[in-house]
Amino acid sequence: MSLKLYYHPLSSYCWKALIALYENGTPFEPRIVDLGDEASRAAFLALWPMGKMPVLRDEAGGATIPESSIIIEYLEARYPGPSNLVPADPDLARRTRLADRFYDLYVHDPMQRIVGDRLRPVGSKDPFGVEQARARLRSAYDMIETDMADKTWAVGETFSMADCAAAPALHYANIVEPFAPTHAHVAGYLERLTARPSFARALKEAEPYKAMFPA
Ligand SMILES: N[C@@H](CCC(=O)N[C@@H](CS)C(=O)NCC(=O)O)C(=O)O
Repeated sequence: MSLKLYYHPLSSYCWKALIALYENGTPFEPRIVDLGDEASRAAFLALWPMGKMPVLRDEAGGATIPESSIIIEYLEARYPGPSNLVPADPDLARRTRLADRFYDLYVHDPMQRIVGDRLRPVGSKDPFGVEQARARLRSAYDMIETDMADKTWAVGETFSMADCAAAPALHYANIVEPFAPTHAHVAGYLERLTARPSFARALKEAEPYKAMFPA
């Protein structure tokens, strides 16, 4: 098989790439990376020294592609399927990329900061950074609440790369900084994302690993 996805089933950014692959039924070989295992970690760092998952390897194209958004753009260009995740229309494509950046930078990354702090040893915690991350999430929720008042998906009525980004980000964000009762549209959007078969499949595949999530 030409495409190999280096990932972990519990990893939120890996879900983003998985959603795109599942949306289009793109065949790929899943390769689980265990960063706690010396050999697995070394092999992964040889592939992508930054050590961040997911990474897509395309043997036919001779390409190694890190970064979830770049993976989705690559799949769209080289392995297109029925779901057009990056619209051809330039204005819609720009809005899709902006929403993708928004969910990565202002929801996913602060959520990761909060989760990451739980993994820090006592004495090396960053309560100020965590409070900043919580405030950033609450501001993002307020924006999404307005943005999603009259739409099914992040850029309208068609599921896109922005929804691939939003699903894992909102799923874990709601666990670490629950939506307020005033965030009904945000909650409704997450419900639609969770019911989407591509994301439901990624969530189901993550279930056996759930105990690894730092409570
Ligand atoms: N900007 C990257 C972020 C990827 C990322 O943060 N991946 C996490 C898992 S969700 C990771 O590999 N963490 C391992 C580590 O930091 O050691 C992307 O979009 O792919």
